[in-house]
Amino acid sequence: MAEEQNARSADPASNELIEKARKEGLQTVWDRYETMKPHCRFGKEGTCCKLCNMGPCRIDGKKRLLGVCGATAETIAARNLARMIAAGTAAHSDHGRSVAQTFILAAEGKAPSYQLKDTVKHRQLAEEFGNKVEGRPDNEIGKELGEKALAEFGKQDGELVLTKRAPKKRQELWRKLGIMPRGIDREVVEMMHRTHEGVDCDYRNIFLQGFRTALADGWGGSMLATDMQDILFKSPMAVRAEVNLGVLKPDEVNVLVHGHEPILSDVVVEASRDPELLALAKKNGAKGINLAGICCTANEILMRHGIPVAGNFLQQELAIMTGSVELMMVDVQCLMPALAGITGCFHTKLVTTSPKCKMPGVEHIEVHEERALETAKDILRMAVENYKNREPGRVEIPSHKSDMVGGFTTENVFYYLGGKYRATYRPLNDAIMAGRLRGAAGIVGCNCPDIQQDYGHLAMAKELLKNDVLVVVTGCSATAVAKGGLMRPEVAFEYAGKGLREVCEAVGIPPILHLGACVDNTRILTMLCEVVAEGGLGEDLSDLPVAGAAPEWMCEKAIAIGFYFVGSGVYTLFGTPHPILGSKEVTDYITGGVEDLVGGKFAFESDPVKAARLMIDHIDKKRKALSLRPMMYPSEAETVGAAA
Ligand code: SF4
Ligand code: MSK
Repeated sequence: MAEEQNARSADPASNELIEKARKEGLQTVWDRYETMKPHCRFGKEGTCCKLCNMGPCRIDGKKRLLGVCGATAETIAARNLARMIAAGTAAHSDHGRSVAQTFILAAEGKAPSYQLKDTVKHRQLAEEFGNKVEGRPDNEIGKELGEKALAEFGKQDGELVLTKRAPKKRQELWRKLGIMPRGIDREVVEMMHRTHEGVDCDYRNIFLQGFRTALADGWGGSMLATDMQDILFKSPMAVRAEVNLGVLKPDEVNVLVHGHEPILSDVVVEASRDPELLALAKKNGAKGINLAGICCTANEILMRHGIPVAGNFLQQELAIMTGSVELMMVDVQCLMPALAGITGCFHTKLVTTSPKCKMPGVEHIEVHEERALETAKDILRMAVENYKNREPGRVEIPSHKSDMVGGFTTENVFYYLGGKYRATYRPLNDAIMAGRLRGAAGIVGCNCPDIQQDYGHLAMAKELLKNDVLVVVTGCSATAVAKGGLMRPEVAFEYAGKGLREVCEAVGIPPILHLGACVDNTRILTMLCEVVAEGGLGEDLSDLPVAGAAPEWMCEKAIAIGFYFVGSGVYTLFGTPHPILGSKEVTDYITGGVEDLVGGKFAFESDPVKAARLMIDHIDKKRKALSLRPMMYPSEAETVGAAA
């Protein structure tokens, strides 16, 4: 993996295509990013307000200027960030809502392409919602569960059902602080109301609702999305696959799915194996249909079917530039509007499939659950028929691809750790308590052109592994780490410290666990709950020697995720600061004072190795607070420190 300082990406496949783009005069996200520089300081630091027609107001926090209405830099920065939380929560949770709606249709037998496949998880979730399962048929349980899950979005009072999964102490804290989420939509709406012109101007109070909104995402909309998708599409199991643009095939019809919701992409997997379509592909001169994905919809079908991942967020345009993609179908989120332009420069057909996302001039084929398989086949037929339009002279598929193992979940890690007969997190807790394993860290989130693509994820993961920290990954971070070869267990073992290596070899898990898409960050929450429940590492999530990071974050969803982790008590590091630096009070608050309130806090550090060290320091602080044994195999830094 190339990590040359001046390259735009740490991934040689990306760099090859960036060079192709340069030669052919094609614009990429990196080119457009350069044209935006220098970034507006007020926007970057969060002190530009355009909430009302008396503005926009740009505040210089140092000079203590006020907006026309008298709003301070603190109020403005907090309102802006809080609105990002609301938008991120809305996106994840609307995804969850769609899954709940499909779930109901499946239970009613109105959507023949979908079944409630994971009956064990189905019954467990139904019981968590207080439903009777004994002696009842699956479809009846499913309809009741689907309706109750859907009601979580519109609920006005009470508490979201899945918050009960959090340790008791955490639940009590949320109640005490008044941030226990009530209804998912309600929290988003209240966040938008409170940040309307002339409402909440106390930044601490704004962030309380910010936490409640984000918790409604993590312990509500996103958690429901994960669990109901597992039931609908089957829970993942460890699976081998390939990753990076080299998975595109020169002699097959290449079809890319891109976005987040697996409602269509999961059905497309089935359609891509349809004998009639395969015969048509052959008739058109192709050897077959090659399905691959970008971003999180890719992670969804990787986790459940082993479908290859072609790339992460910053590779969406590059994939088209290979000249080998017959069709890209997109659903929602992380889709660059630039796709319409770049597909127009090649033979690639672009198809939007969600009523929530259309692009000017782009063909729209809406997916309805009732005839999802037919729609999937129609779209694939378009791809197959487009194969003849491929221009062989323009095809340039990088050879780079990597093997990987993905498909881990809270439930299956339970079994891997405990073996077939005794499912338990005990070996993990024991390893941490004995000082073999320092702790665990989640690396999640996007790519952003403000840092060399994938470098943040890779450098951070390597530093953590070296220091005996078990790493879990999701989203584009997982793809970055897999492309860098770190999801080949044998390679990951090379980077792992001695203690981590011993633990992983003994219990049969790799040192980096791919937990899925962005909504599946909730698997990290439920894993942490299992660790607390197993005992010996404190009573709350904030007691655990763990940390989280988004070294290359880009979108509002990342902000919502960050807030639900901090609100759950987790130290969470972002590679570049949130847009709040224009207010010292707000910055100090979310990177400091807030820890006294919720037990977690944010940190900002752009150097991923230094960032990993900060995470390790935090993990060590928690180990000390728990009076755990010193590390069995101290790291180099610790040995040097001890000698001095
Ligand atoms: Fe300016 Fe206040 Fe209006 Fe914001 S709400 S644009 S600070 S006047
Ligand atoms: S896809 S949200 S760029 S991780 Fe989930 Fe990647 Fe970030 Fe989109």
